[in-house]
This record gives sequence, structure tokens and C-alpha cells, in this order.
Amino acid sequence: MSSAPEAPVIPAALIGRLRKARSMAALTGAGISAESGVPTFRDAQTGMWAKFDPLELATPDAFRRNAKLVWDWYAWRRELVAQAQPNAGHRALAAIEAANPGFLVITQNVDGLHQAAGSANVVELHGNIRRVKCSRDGTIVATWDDSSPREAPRCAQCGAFLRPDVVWFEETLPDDALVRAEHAARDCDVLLVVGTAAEVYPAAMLPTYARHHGAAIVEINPSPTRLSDRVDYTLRGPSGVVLPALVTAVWGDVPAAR
Ligand code: BJW
Repeated sequence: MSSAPEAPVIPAALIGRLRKARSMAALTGAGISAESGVPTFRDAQTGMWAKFDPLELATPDAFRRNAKLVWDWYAWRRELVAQAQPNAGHRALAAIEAANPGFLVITQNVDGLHQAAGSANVVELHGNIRRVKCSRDGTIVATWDDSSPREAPRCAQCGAFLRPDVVWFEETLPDDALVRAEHAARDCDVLLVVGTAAEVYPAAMLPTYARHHGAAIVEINPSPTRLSDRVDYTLRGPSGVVLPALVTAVWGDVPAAR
């Protein structure tokens, strides 16, 4: 019989460091949404998508080669995300913000689940899958005609294909998001690194910036990553279990998040 994973013991030194912290931030990745049913990038995809490597679909080249394939993959994921609810991990980060109003969530995720959980200070480094834009000039569109079985929808203004408003490999991150994230990383006393393999740049540099500026790095992940040997604290386990335990240990009962 399988039982729910147990929360790890939160070290007393970490509890003290978090209580004393002047400024805190979290860098999140796909793993925090795994318990909401949103697959991570290195998880196998289901059904017809099982034969595609997600990382190979998230590129401008893939879109140039086959816009319809990439559009359909994002349409499938957009639908998945629309059904997903924030989990205990998202809610715990929202609770940290409720107790510490300067707390910033820097997310690589495009699913909007942090905001749905009640986090107001969120930087989206890789865009948001719920928005669609013109692939030529980036204009955000509210509606589109998705009825063609052969083609991705086109922009009503200029006829270019529409695409999700997310950041693909080789594309630059939104300037304002990156500047805010780098500033928070350099300024924080503690950085929580939650559910990311820390393999995609420039997001993967943020823990290094934070460390060089004296912050304690806390990794929350069920598995080791390439960051693991350069962190101060490792809390092994799913974030939906570990983060609520961390919040309770440090702040006790905090105002309920959504
Ligand atoms: C759990 C869990 C549970 C499971 N609880 N945890 C410097 C060096 C080398 C290369 C580069 C560099 N700088 C730039 C590059 C190139 C490139 C890059 O990083 N390549 C690497 C592969 C090496 N970067 C870029 O191209 C970026 N652009 C850029 O830098 O522009 C300037 C430039 C231009 C041209 C040339 C050079 C520079 C853009 C990167 C955009 C990434 N986009 C994607 C897709 C977004 C849209 C979409 O969602 O489809 O972002 S790719 C994908 O990876 C997605 C993710 O946000 C991102 C990170 O993945 P993440 O979140 O870490 O997920 P996973 O699946 O990898 O890991 C999940 C983790 O969760 C695991 O550790 C599990 O154990 C854990 N987990 N269950 C907690 N319950």
C-alpha cells in the first residue's frame, strides 16, 4: 500500500534564517504544478503527444517547420491548464506573501497557477500560455478561428500565424521580468528554489546571483538537480507537502490563501 510522502524535518537553522530574513523570493519551475496535474518538461507526455519531446516543440524552428503541430500542442496544454487548480505548494507560497508582503515569486511556469492561488507579486519569466499573440508583431489577440484542420489560426490584421505568448528557446525573456527577477535575486536573504531542474538559462543563473550576494539557497525538489551541490538547504519531497510544512514551521498559522 502506498502512503502519502512525509514532510522532511525543517532544520532549526533554516527556520531562524527565514524568521530573520529581510527579503525573500522563490524561483519556481514545472515541478510545483505537477501536483495540479500539469506535466513537467521531463515527464512523458500522454496520448498523441507521447512521441514528441516537449523541449523540441518549444522553439521558433519547430514553429517555422510546422506551426500547426506546435499550435495544437499548446492548445492541448492550454486546455489542461484551464482545468488545473492550484495545489498546496502554490497556496503555501501565497501564504508566505501574506505574512511577508515583499515576498516575490519568480516563475518559469506559464500556467498562471501562482496568481490563481492568491500570489500577487509574481514575475513570469517565460510568458503565459493563456495569452495568444501575432507571430509577426506580438500583438495580443483575444479571439481566433481555430477551425482549420490543416493550419494554425492566423492574425485577423496581418495574416501571420498566431502563437502562444510564451518564451521559446533562443528567444529573449521579457526585459522587465528579467530585470525584476535579477534584482530580487541579488537583494534577497533567502531564495527558495522549487520544482525546477535548473537547466534552462537565464533562470538557472538566479540562484548563483543570490548566493554570490550572500543569500541562503533552499532547494525543494523530490530529486537531485544540477544545483543540489551548491545549495545551503535541501528539502527533499513534493512541494505540495514540503512547502506547507515549511510555512507552518516558520510562521505558524498565517492568513489563509485561496
Ligand atoms: C517536483 C515535483 C513536485 C517533479 N514537487 N518538484 C547559458 C548557457 C547555456 C545555454 C544558454 C545559456 N543562456 C541561454 C542559453 C540557451 C537556452 C538554454 O538555457 N538552453 C539550455 C537547455 C542549456 N536559453 C534560452 O534560449 C532562453 N533565451 C535566452 O537566453 O535568450 C538570449 C539568447 C538568445 C539566443 C541565444 C543565446 C541566448 C529562453 C529559454 C526559454 C525556455 N522556454 C521553456 C518553454 C516555455 C513555454 C512553455 O511552457 O512551453 O520554458 S523550455 C522549458 O524549460 C520551460 C520551462 O519554464 C523551462 C524550465 O523547466 P523546469 O521548470 O525546470 O522543468 P523541468 O521539467 O526541467 O524540471 C521539473 C523539476 O520538477 C524536476 O527537477 C523534478 O524533479 C521536479 N519535480 N515533481 C517539486 N511534486
